[in-house]
Amino acid sequence: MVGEREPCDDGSPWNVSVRGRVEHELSFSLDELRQLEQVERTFDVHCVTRWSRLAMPFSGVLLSRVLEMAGVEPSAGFVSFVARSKRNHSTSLPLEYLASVDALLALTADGQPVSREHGGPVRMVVPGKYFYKSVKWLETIEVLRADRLGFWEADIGYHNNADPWKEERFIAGNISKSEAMKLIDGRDFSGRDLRSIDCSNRNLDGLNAAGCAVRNADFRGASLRGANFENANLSGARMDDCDLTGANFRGADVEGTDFRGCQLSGADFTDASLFGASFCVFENAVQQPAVFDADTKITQSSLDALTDDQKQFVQTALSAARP
Ligand SMILES: Nc1nc2c(c(=O)[nH]1)N[C@H]1C(S)=C(S)[C@@H](COP(=O)(O)O)O[C@H]1N2
Ligand SMILES: [Mo]
Repeated sequence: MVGEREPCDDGSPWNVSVRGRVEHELSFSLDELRQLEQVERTFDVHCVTRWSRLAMPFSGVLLSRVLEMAGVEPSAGFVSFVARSKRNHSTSLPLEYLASVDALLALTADGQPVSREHGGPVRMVVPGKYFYKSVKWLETIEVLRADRLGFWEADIGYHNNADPWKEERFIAGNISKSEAMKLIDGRDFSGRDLRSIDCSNRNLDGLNAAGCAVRNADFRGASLRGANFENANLSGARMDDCDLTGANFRGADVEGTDFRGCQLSGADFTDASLFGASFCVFENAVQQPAVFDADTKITQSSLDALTDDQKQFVQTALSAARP
């Protein structure tokens, strides 16, 4: 996919800075980057538009080296790479993934300095992901606690996980780029089959997903105030940390859905199928409960489908919320 053609050039010297959740904020000039250990790696490049370029040699500084120098704070979970370009083009990845590969701040490609067109003087190259996860004209490495969607992911509907082996191109399988954008802009998923859709961290307030098949969808961190999931199939969906204030789950299949950390004030689960759903999870010794208020509605038959500990948590939380 063709994106920006050039960086913003105001004539000032090029620096790459590391900031956010780090112990020491750092800034490197190009010379300083060249003085760090240069490593060579050969990666297969996969573009989302189905071209691939196999065995492409790159050299530069390991991202892990730069992050180690800055000292990543324990609260950090993601890295956003920001370009020096007109739209401050960015993309993000989980630290856990970045730690599992040799991502490079690349200064050369194919034995030559990275050309301006291809992201020079310095670009990211992250193996194992579609190439939209490799930002050109790298200016800032921002270490974040929670994820922040980048340009292709937020505005164009590209998949946030971007695994080429799973063909994670757009937010859902078998949809095109224009359909992805239409779904995001129109907030209307009603009646569609969008299983495994990736809606993590999006603002989808007022979404209409009535009767929608969104099995195994990823809505983590999304804002879904007033969303309509009436009679939708949400089994196995991830909903951790969503704002579901006033959301409608009447008659929905939410079997196995994880609602930890969700705001559920005024949410309506009348006749929803809650078998295997969870509303409170312990992870790393931290309790991550969903929040209810006096207007949250859950019918008895729905409650009875929960495991004993989940049922007890919900009943206690509901009665504490009611005056
Ligand atoms: N700053 C910036 N980086 C970017 C883009 C962009 O538009 N702006 N496009 C991305 C996409 S979609 C791809 S496929 C690759 C293309 O890299 P190439 O021009 O070296 O082939 O860069 C990625 N990095
Ligand atoms: Mo692309």
